Amino acid sequence: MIKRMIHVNGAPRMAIAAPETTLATYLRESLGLTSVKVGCGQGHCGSCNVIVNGKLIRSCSYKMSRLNDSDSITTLEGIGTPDNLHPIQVAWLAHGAAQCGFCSPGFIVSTKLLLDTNPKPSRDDVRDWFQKHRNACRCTGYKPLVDAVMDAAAVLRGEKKLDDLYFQIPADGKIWGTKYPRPSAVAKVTGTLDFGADLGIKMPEGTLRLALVQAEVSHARILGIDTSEAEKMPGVVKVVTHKDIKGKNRITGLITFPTNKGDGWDRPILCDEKVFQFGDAIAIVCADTECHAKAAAAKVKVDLEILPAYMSAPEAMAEDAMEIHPGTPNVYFEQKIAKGEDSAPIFKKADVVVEDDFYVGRQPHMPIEPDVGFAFFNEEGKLCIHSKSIGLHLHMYMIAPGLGMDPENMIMVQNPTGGTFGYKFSPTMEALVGAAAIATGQPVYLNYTWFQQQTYTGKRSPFFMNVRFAATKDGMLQAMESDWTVDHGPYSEFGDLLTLRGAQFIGAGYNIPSIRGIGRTVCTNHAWGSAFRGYGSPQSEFASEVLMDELADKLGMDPLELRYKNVYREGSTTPTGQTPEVLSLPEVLDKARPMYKAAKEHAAKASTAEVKRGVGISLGVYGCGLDGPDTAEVYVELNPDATVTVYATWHDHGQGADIGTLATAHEGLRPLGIRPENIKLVLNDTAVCPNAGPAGGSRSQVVVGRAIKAGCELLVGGMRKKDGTFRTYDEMKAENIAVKYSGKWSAPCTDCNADGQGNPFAAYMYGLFIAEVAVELATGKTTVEKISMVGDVGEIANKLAVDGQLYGGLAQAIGLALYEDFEDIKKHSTMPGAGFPYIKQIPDDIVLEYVETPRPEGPFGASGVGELPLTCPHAAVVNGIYNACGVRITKLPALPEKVLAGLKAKK
Ligand code: MCN
Ligand code: FES
Ligand code: FES
Repeated sequence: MIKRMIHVNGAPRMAIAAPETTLATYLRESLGLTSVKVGCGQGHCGSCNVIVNGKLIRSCSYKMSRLNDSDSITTLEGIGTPDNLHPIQVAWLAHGAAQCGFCSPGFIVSTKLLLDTNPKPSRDDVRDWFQKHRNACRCTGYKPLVDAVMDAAAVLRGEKKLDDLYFQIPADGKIWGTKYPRPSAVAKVTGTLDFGADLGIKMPEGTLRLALVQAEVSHARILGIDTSEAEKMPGVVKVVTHKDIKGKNRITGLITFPTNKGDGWDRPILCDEKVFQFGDAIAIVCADTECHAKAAAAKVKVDLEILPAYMSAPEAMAEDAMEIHPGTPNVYFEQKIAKGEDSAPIFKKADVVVEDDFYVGRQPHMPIEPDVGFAFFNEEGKLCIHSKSIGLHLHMYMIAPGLGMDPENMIMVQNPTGGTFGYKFSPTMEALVGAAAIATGQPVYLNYTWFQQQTYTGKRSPFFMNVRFAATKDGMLQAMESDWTVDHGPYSEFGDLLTLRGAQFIGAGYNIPSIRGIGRTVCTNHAWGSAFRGYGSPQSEFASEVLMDELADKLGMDPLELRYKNVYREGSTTPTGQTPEVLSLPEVLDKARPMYKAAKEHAAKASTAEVKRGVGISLGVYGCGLDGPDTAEVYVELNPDATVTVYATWHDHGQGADIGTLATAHEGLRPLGIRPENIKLVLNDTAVCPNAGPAGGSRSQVVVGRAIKAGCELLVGGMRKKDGTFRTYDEMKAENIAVKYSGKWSAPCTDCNADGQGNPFAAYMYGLFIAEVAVELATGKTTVEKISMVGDVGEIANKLAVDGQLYGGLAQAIGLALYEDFEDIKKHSTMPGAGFPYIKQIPDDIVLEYVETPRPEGPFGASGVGELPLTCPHAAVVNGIYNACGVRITKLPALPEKVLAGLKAKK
């Protein structure tokens, strides 16, 4: 043990700790300073930043032995508190700089030191500083963070008033469409919001810490599992294997389509007969400390017969490939598309045909917060599971049969969540902590390392695509043929639905009268496919948006004008034959045209012999909702003190479920003249909230929003007196009028049929992306220097939330275009290894423009926004590369070596 007399946030402390303990662990666990967040735990993300003697330190990799007597440490708790916010924190609120908020403490601590040392930084100074200190954010696209730093610096220099940064409610009392900060923002910027790992520290004594025994191979038969040595290790209470699982030991994918050749019961909670992918959980060690649990996990012996691993769809489709799930073919689902008349004769006669092969790979989600959760039995004997789930009711039904639990006896709760970007549409550790709690009867807690997060949660499913367009010589699309193969990893959940997205979104945005195509879902041994922001559209639209560029090239037409000719207009239908709910794309393109022209002029002027500059565009479309009659229910209740409570499962990835619920409910309750702070939110707890569905498919603002609107209207209706004034709570009670209402809504939609035809979504979101890129000819390195978009997400509920969604999504699309991958399990298992974009890889120059077309079905005209910025800006980036240097990249990511090879091939 070491003993040091130190100062923490100005207070003297006697620190006694094991020398190997990290400073982060000491601050969090011994002092309870949980503003210090541990994300990567490897020095790559800066979420654990603290200031030690005037230096910024990543405390996750700083050992206590390095501390000296008299050292002075500052954490976020020492910078500002909810009652006394520091100007940096106020600026973070004003710019919506805390989305999930997991990175916020680390960024704010970092900013404090920057401004202490450089009170008047330029934007580049700020960016250099965050780059140097590896402050990583996955949600915000960084620009709002730099905006916040600039404002905070101006306040600290006395050039700006702090009060001007605080949001003022307009005179009409309306917060819909404003920059009202999200309700969780103060807790996020002060580090007082307890995320899963913070709650874990605060769990009661006797809570068991869990460690997983995981597969280190990708495909194997299990011959035996020997836990005897592990059971004798210090502190071990139980080693849980498949034998301890009371139910079917399978997570059901709730198979979506009857034509699926599997039955959806293919994902083990704990592997019994086979290992299907690297990282698969084989056993759970439950012990008194994490250290003991991990040491014992290393002693579990698993006897394996290694089988051939099929790490991509073509490998798993080979004739001699064995069935990964015996009894189910590796190609287990097919989805056709057949719209309009047969395409073959049209292709034969067409003036122009373009065709190409495309690949969009296994993009990793890379939230800064790794997966975390816990479980316990409550006083009623119900199994309570708290996790990062963004589909609580869905997950309950997916895991209950496997655990042998009646869903009636389960409660699922979402912890404040540090980003998911869709991976939490799948259950991850819910069934594991559930199984451990059932097997031990004790509370249990499990925190993945970032390595586990990366290797054992779902990833974007790669699509291998071939697409053909037939067009007239003046550029009118006549027909499309498509073929797409989805590598969905070993577990089928939502794979069929994802494959349907190929039918719905290849060619989306354009009126294509005739379409024929087929897609298939393939089982492989790589990471299981889970939802990822955009869900099928980033793959599908990459193919059609790059091919549109190829068509423009072949016709000698401007890519924007070619698109302008073909976008949805009166009489147009989507690839599924649906009539678009609004026809705003021509207006979106009209708004984008001058931006595009200016960008091209700039590129022409700024190109040099060494660095070629170019501009690429792409069109993005995505539906808001789960297919078909998507449904949500919420409760809206009047309280005795005249406040109103909204109960909903609007799950929060970090996008702003709280502000979405508040802004929508406030607008719905405006006849009452209620102030926003008098609307209480009870979100994401199945014990008290009805099922409003998962936060996937950018559906919440539309579908949950409509249910909130319905509930508010019912309450307002119940309160309204004949004279137009409103009853009080007591008057409602006295007249026996209900004070709690269920608001429900179902989308007036139909599922797609076997030909991929139907009306799957009540509202869509539309956008046009413009990427300005620079390509270094000597190295092939591409930089996105500016990215702009014109979006139509309907009426905007909250400007900070919507801007934030777009900035952050654009950054992820740049990552998808140029850097990110999870193909090489070893190399891609760290943030830098997987191509996580840091601030200097994302341009500071990001321009957002809007066309706000009210949506007939959206609440108060709103559509969704979350996934729009990741539909296909990556196509704009590679179209920009082509425009700059003539190299056509069709397989992502566009790594320098690929561009360089293209340059060499051209020569
Ligand atoms: N919004 C608005 N006005 C509109 C539309 C939306 O103000 N016209 C706001 C909403 O109130 C909400 C946000 O924008 O705060 C996103 O709304 P919506 O598009 O309905 O999407 P969901 O709330 O259903 O969120 C899910 C969506 C998805 S599917 C993924 S994946 C995703 C995402 O949003 N993951 C995210 N955004 C993310 N943002 C962060 N920071 N972290 C993630 O993991
Ligand atoms: Fe410490 Fe990532 S740098 S948690
Ligand atoms: Fe930065 Fe979520 S707000 S990681």
